[in-house]
Amino acid sequence: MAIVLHQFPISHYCEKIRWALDYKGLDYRLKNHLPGLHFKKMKAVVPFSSVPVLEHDGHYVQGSAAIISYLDTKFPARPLTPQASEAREEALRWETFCDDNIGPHVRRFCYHTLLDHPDLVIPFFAQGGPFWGKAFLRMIFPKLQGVMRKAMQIREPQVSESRVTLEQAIQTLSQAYGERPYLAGEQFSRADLAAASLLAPLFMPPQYGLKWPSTMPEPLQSWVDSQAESLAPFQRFYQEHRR
Ligand SMILES: N[C@@H](CCC(=O)N[C@@H](CS)C(=O)NCC(=O)O)C(=O)O
Repeated sequence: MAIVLHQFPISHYCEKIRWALDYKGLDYRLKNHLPGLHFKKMKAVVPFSSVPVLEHDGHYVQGSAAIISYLDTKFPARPLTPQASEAREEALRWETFCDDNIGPHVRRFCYHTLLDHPDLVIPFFAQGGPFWGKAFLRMIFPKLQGVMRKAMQIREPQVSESRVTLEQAIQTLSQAYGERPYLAGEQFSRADLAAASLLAPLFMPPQYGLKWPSTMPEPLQSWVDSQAESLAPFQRFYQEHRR
């Protein structure tokens, strides 16, 4: 019955699943991977190298949306997927919206600043990993950051386009929350969880489990400050629904 979450502690898609598992009150173990060394290990068990990957009784599920669906099927108590078909469709639509319009853009926009600060980002990558993780990452960092910049297209004009996409997505969500307390149906669902967890690196909630700095380096922090009012509802979700 063992549940293992293969993850990066810094990853907001992994936070989506940490939150889902905690919300359901499930027992699980975290297996933290070092970026770069995860490729081979993940490709040995699932089609792609990305995390989160859930391991349950020798069965592997890859991708945050697929994992939440799997958890709701196997552990139906405290469902995150609404049962009524209309609300379910709506929740899945919002989750996809957040996975596509927030996830990759928060990541690109944040790493654009963070990769210039190896002293800050290396401890994020090494947290909860092997004792030699920090020294190893320091050694490979010049190569790792080049690979990350290339894979995530961390360059102009893509970084500015991501900022605009994010601002629009935050506005779309703010408008939706101005009209109702939850994105789909009458209660907290995977849609609200996706929105809050994928935006969380911007407001750094303690429940995320990462050792955050008191502020992000510039120019990232100034942009985050400019979004503070719109990010408040997501911080509230953390206070109310993330134990
Ligand atoms: N759509 C995927 C995205 C997962 C994803 O992008 N994971 C990143 C970390 S945030 C990753 O593992 N990157 C390394 C890789 O792809 O090898 C999901 O929802 O799980």
